[in-house]
Amino acid sequence: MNFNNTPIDWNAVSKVIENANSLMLTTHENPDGDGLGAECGLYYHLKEQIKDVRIINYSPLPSQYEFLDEDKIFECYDSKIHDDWIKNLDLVIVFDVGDFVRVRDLADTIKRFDIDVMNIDHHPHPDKNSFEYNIVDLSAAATGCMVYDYLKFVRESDISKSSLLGIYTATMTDTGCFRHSNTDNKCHEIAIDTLNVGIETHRIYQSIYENSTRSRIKLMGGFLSNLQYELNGALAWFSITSDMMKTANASRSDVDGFTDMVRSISGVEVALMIFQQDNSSCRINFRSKGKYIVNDIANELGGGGHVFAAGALVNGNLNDVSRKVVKITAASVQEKMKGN
Ligand SMILES: [Mn+2]
Repeated sequence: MNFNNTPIDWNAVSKVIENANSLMLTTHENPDGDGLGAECGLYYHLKEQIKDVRIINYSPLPSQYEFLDEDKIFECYDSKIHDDWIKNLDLVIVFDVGDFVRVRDLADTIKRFDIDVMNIDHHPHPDKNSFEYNIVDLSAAATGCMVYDYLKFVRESDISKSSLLGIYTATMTDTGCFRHSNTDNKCHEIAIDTLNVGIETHRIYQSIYENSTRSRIKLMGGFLSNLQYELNGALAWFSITSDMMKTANASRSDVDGFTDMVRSISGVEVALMIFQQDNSSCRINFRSKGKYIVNDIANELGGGGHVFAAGALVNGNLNDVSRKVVKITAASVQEKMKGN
């Protein structure tokens, strides 16, 4: 059974979820506000249903999202602690994952114990995928918006304040604070519902975006003074090296949002980040203002994502990867400029 369809049959989805008594919620490594917020949104609903439910992620909770964790609901996967519980689960729900390998070790554990997996996501997945239930809505601004749809469908009472805190966080972060082209009426409806239950939304904003570490600011100073422009400034790119990370004493989450920042430059249509992971691979991040799609370039490099926000992991050393990726990206954007 697979529900890889748009619009989604929430009735069929609800039957699967209602039938499960024990459920694990999870999201991709290095989780963002959408994955975490979606988990939180559904978690409190399932708790009300007296389900045996836990949120277990591969990565620890980033500090700027600690406001979601007042009840200590986020656990970091440890096979010694969790496998005994996981092996008897009825259902795993994975949010916002894009690619199942991005739950890392948890994917192996889930497969080993042969647990049914429901994928709830707004990233594209091939029709032939490894999920028992594939719930994908490419038009959803955030996975959290899909959780909102589900709770609206399934609940008799209003969505709880605890759930809305997560759903709002998911929506706010995946729309760049209601600025990106994916922002739609539903995002604002979620904002209204959130304000109506008395959540101070500006505090969510402050926790996430006005909490920069000094390492992040130091890193920013480094890469901003060394931006590279191609195609008369339509393409801007930069790299973050392991040395820069080390000098700034930065962690991975300090890099979040850098590509969006570069896209904000006047005349730049596509921004590209090359983030050195080690000596043999780099993470590539694309952001487009909306004139030129970029997930085709990410696909070509073995990655994927949304039309205007995509990424890939490319093997090779920094110099080789940079040369290759900039060349492919510039060629692709130039081709699209001709067609415009
Ligand atoms: Mn998302």
